[in-house]
Order: sequence, then C-alpha cells, then structure tokens
Amino acid sequence: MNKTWILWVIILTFGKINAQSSLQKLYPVQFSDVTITDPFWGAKVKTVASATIDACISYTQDKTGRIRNFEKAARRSGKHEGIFYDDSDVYKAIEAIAYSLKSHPDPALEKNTDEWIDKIAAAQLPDGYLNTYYILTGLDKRWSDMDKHEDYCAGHLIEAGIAYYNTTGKDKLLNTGIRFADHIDSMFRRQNRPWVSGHQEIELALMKLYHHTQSSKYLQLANWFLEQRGHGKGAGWIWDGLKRPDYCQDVVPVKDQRKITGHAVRAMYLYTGAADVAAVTNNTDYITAMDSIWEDVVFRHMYITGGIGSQGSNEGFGTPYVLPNASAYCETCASVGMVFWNQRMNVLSGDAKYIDVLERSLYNGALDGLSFSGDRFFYGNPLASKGNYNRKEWFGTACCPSNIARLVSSIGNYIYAGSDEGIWVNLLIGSETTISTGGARVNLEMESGLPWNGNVQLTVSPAKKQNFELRIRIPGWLSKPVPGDLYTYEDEQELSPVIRVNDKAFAFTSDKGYAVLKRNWKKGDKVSIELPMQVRRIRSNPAVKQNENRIALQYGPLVYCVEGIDNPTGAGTILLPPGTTVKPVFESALLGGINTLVFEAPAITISEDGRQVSTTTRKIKAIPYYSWNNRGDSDMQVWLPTLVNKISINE
Ligand code: FUB
Ligand code: ZN
Repeated sequence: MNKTWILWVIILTFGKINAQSSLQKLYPVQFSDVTITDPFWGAKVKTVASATIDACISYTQDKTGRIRNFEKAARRSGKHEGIFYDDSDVYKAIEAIAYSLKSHPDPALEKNTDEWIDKIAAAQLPDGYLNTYYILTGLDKRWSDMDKHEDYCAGHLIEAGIAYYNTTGKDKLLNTGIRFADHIDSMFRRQNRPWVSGHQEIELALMKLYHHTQSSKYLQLANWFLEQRGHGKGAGWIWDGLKRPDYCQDVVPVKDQRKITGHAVRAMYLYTGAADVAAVTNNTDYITAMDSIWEDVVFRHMYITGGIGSQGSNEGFGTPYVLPNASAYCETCASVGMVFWNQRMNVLSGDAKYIDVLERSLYNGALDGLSFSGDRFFYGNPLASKGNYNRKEWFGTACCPSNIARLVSSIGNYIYAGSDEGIWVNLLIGSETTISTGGARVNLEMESGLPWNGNVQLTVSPAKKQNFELRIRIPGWLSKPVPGDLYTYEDEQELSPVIRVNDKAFAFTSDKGYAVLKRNWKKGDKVSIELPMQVRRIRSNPAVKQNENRIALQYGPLVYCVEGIDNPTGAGTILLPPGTTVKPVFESALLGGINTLVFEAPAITISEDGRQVSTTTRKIKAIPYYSWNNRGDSDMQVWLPTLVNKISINE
C-alpha cells in the first residue's frame, strides 16, 4: 500500500482526524544516531554496560527462574517459577542489552542474548501466543484475567524485538513479537472482544511496531486498546479491598479523562501510548485529555524530584497536594515513564515545558534508582529516610532495574529533535549527531558542563550553507522550578542565558521555552551558551502541608539532599533559616566528582548527658539527591526545615 492509501485508511478508520496538518511537530533523533561524549552521562552509560546489565543477567538467568521458565515452556512441561509478569523482565533486559550493544559492542553478551532469544522463540505456541506463566500453569485460562499482564509482557517483547533488530539486524525476536501481536489482533480487535489491559504497555509497543513495519493494523490495534477503557468492560480492579477502576485509568474513556488517577506506571505508559497514537491519527481529543492530565500531575501531584506516586497502597497517585516525603513511593519505573510521556508531549507540541519536567524526572527521580556501582537499585525513591532505606541487588517484582538500564543506555533518544524548520536541542548533554532539516544534513557537536556548570558549546556544520532555525531549550530551571505553582523559587529571579555565535552576542528570540537562532548557518559555526547557575531555594505551594516551613535546594537541574554520613548530627537535625548563604563546591574525589552545596546552619544537638537540646552552628554539606545511599546506610532529607517545627522523643 502506498503512503496516500495508508493515510486514507487511517482517515477512514479514526473518527476525529485533522488531515490538513499533522499534530506532530517534531521528530526525535534516535539514540542510535547520537554518540554520547558527555562525561556525566557517558559514565552512566558505561556503568550500565559494565555492571547493570550483568546484574540483570545474573538475576534473570541464574539466580531466578526467568529464563528457565522459557526452557520449560518450550518443553511444555515444568513448574512456573516466580510471578506471572516475570517474562517482561527478560524482554526489558534484552532491550537494555540491545541499546547498550550499540555503544559498547560485546560479542559474548550478544551470543548469550541470542541464546535467550532462541529459548524465547522456542516457547512460542504455533498460534503466536507466548507467556510462560499460562503455558506452564494452564493454557485453558489464558486471556481470562485482564490483570494477568499477558499483553503487558507482549508489549515488552515487541519493544525488545525492535531494539534487538535495530542493533544487530537479527529478526528472530522481532518476528516472535510480530507473531504475538498478530495473535492478539486476531483474538481481540478482529473479534471485537472486550479487553481492558490491566497494565498498559501494549499500546506504546504497538505504536513502535506500527512505525517499524508501517502496517496500519498495529496502529488500529493500539487505538483499539485505548478505546476499550472507560466503558465498564474492565475487570473492576481491586485494591485496598475495593473495586477501583481508577487504579487502571478505567473510569471514563481516555479521551474524556481530565485528572490523574491510580497506578503511576500504568498511567505513564497509557499516556505515552495515547500520545503516540495521537501523533499519527491527529486525534485532538487525546491531546485535550492529556493536556489536562499533565497539568494535574505537574501542578498538584509531582515531587520536586520529578518522582510521582505518593502512596504505596496503589503504587500511585493520591490526594492532590498530599506529598509525604519519607513514605513517598516514587517508583523508579514511574520516573522512567515520566521521561517517556513528556518526550511524546514535546514532540506533539514543540513546547520545552515538557522537557523541563522530563529533565527533572531524569536527573533526579529516575537516576536515583541506580547506584554508582550499577548493581544496586531503588524501587521506591523517597525524599526522606531515617537511615533504614537502602538500595537492593534485586526485587521480587523486578521491573525497575531493567527499566533504568534501558533508559540510561538509550539516553541519546532525548537530546535532539528535528522539524522542517530546524533543529531542536532539548537536553544539553555532550554528544554528536547529524540531523536532517529542510532537506539539508547538519552535523552537530555539543560539549556541556552540566550538571556541574552551565557552559555549553555547540558546533553546527551543515553540509552546505543553509538557512534554518536552531532551537535551543532554555532550561526552565533558570526561571522557575517547574511549570505551574506547585514549587517556586524563593528569590523569584528569572535568569537568562547568554548566547553567542562565533563569539558575538546573538539576539535570539524566544518561543515556547526555546531560544530561536535563525541564520544562514555554515560549516563550523560555534554557538556558546552560558547558563547562569545559582543555588536556588525552593518553596512548596502552601497546600503541601508536608513541606510547610521547609526549603529544598537545587543547583542546575539537580535537587539536593543532606545525608547523615556528611553531617554527623544527622540529616533530620539540620535547619536552613532564611538568609543562609549556600555555596556550590566541586568535589572531584567525592562520588565520582560532584558539586556539593555547603553552608553553615544550626543543627539540633543533644548534650552529652542527654538532658539538654540546643542548636549549634555546623558546617553542612548537601549532595545531589540521585547520589545518596552510595556510601552505606545513612539518613537523608530533601526538604530542610527553616525552623524547629517538632521535637519528638518517641520512636
Ligand atoms: O505490574 C508490573 C510492575 O510491577 C509495575 O509496573 C510496577 O509498578 C510493579 O507493580
Ligand atoms: Zn518498577
């Protein structure tokens, strides 16, 4: 089918379509076209390649039965080990491996992965079905329980298959995923049999498959899954003993949703898939819904770390403005999901506010999930701890390790985008790429001091002299912590970058958070960007009672915390009164080289005889939030009190 026909099929298939102009404004540059040269992110990508992937393999293949389940499923006999969604961890590990192999080729790793793939493919049934839990516990029950994650696992299989094919050119896993997708299509969409996915993921995966194959049935199937929601067809999701369709975003149809509800990872994957569908079908109802939901998340439910999910009971969202710090759930996967969704929203709108949120979740809420050693993980990422919370080697439900691995190893996905008008620089991360705009090929080289200093240099080299816009995101954190009024800078200063082209100040215009540099670019043009970095004191909206009379510190894109190991009186004893001077100090020998924030402030101390409590002035050190708990167990706090608000001698 040629492109015009495909468009007509889409137009006839989907109701609300604006065929005149595409809703999608930008085309993200794939990580495989981006070489990371950044000291900060390059080190993280290397850690994932050298340690995180090994950890995932060790737990997937040796220390748990995940790979054995596929071997048994291929034999159609044996006891299933683990939980019904464990297949997804194998697929996510393969996806992370695929991304990592691109920058860190490793023949032994590839061979081992090929062997996994042989086992996975051997387990697939002739009708395309593939799920080791049901193959081993009773195929008569397959597709009988919407919450059993069969389609969720299928989605991760599809994502892994595409990733592995893109890196290696090997299509065995991809074809396994396609057969499973076809099976699902024949079981559900073509029979019009109700199925509300209990854990969204299949939608976004099918959209990747649609783009990979250009087969419109995957687009239709993705949209079909979206349209299943909100008509009472779901299983009546139960948590806390109550029927709660809000847990699975199943109360009203996606297009009519306006508020965020329920399980945070489910929600992020749902809206990522909805944005992917909308980008192709131009369904403005989905955009209207997501604009409103996004504001609800960012204006009322998001932690300053970009983490989401305030409660463990539903692994998700609670009451607006209720953001407890020590019990914050903030699952690593939810922050990964924030990165996915916000990128899609940026692609649809060309608005940098989504990248502001993406960057916050990436550098803080998500990165906190990975230890410096690469083989320890946080599942939840609280903003305060009494010292008894620490990273683990693995989890019974092990969604987070491979999720952070696949995000970090594909970090190049989030840096650049292109459009007909020009080139978009979203994240200021040292890298090199070549982008097409207006028919021209333009090479870009970026060097960046972030997150430690605000000096960024870009070398722009079009193949020939070319007029286009270079749109560089002006980080939102120069002006305000986040869009909306959930958090504000105490000083309310809006700082501006200084941008020079070939050493001359350039009078750029601003549009939707981007500095727009329009000129006739020639090979080797140099753009320098100076981002004025200052320590910022952040206040919460007064509606957040948990942060009343408290301040969080931020420097550049990083949120800071105090950890007991640096502050002998303990993280929970430190006050940050108004007027305290806080200075950044780069400490090259600490935690791989970080900016610490140092200040003198009162700390609550107890006299030696235990009979007096007083404050004494101490030298305090704060570290980036993502780097805490890398030096053993320690207490930690992000929101520092400005005054003594409570003394308790109860434990
Ligand atoms: O259900 C699969 C994964 O397990 C979810 O994404 C996580 O939140 C955890 O519940
Ligand atoms: Zn997780």
